[in-house]
Amino acid sequence: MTAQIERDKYLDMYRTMVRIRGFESNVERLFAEGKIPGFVHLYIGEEAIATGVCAALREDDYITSTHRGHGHCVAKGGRLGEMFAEIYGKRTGYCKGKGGSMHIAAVEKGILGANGIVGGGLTLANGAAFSARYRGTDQVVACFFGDGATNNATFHEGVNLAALWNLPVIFVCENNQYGMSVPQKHHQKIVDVSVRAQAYGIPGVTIDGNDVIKVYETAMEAISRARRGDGPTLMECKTYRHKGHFQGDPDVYRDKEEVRKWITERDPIRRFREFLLRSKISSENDLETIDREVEGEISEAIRFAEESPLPAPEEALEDVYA
Ligand SMILES: Cc1ncc(C[n+]2csc(CCOP(=O)(O)OP(=O)(O)O)c2C)c(N)n1
Repeated sequence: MTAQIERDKYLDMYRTMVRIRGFESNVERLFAEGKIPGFVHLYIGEEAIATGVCAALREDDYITSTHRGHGHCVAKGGRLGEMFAEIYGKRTGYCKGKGGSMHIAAVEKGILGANGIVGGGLTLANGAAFSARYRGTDQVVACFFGDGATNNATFHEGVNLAALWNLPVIFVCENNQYGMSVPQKHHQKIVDVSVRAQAYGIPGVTIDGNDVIKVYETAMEAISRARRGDGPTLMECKTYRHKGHFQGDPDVYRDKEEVRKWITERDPIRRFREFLLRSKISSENDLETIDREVEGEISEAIRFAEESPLPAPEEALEDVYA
């Protein structure tokens, strides 16, 4: 990359991370104010993963997501207004307000849906990847899931089949070290989820998921492999969620010192900001301008959602299936 392309790419990634953090902090506030119905799982602390992976994807590539999906959706180019409207249950939302936080999908952006079913995205990713190959395109699919999901049958079935058929999928494990209230060492004997790749004959790699450049570079490699027909990679990104499992979780199962350390010493946005300043890629002024612009976008998106109408009662049975 030339220095200018690198600079633009890095600043785009910074903007995306700030967008995700801003989106999520506002969802947290609005939920506490009782304005948002349903269940909310926040992605704060894990922004480097969605950002780094999606920055390496093409616009026509696909992603599948999880119950903690806002960050993936923002990073893949989801419009904030339609996202807030969906979470508010408004008719202008991506799924006309009928999906809510856990089921935002925007197919025209390649966002195949957040998913309330843990591990549910793996087989969907295979389907999309198979379809791309069948149609003769070179699109790839990034499939996000947590450490807990890697104990589900869909993980093993999904990775096995993708490996066997050389499907163009990048399996991205966001290892935030807890499955709800259960620490990883209580639900798995292994330390690194990536060792499971060996069982399926594909490359597996574990990286620092709070280092956005590392995530981006690793994703670039896995994506080029997939695009040239060499099959999937299992990419494990070690990270930490700053908030409870869901909004309202009393979070009594995590050591307070552990939480404090991750937040103060390893915050992915602060780390990237410091890197950009230290390496003189950006000035404090440029970054503050981005911060301000994103704040403006978010206020506008919330205003759009709040002023949008709710779906009419007679629309209740449209667009839904079971
Ligand atoms: C198939 C299925 N089993 C159980 C649940 C209940 N559940 C919701 S979130 C969760 C934990 C998921 O942990 P992980 O995959 O590590 O993701 P994280 O929440 O840490 O991002 C569980 C068990 C579910 N939604 N779907």
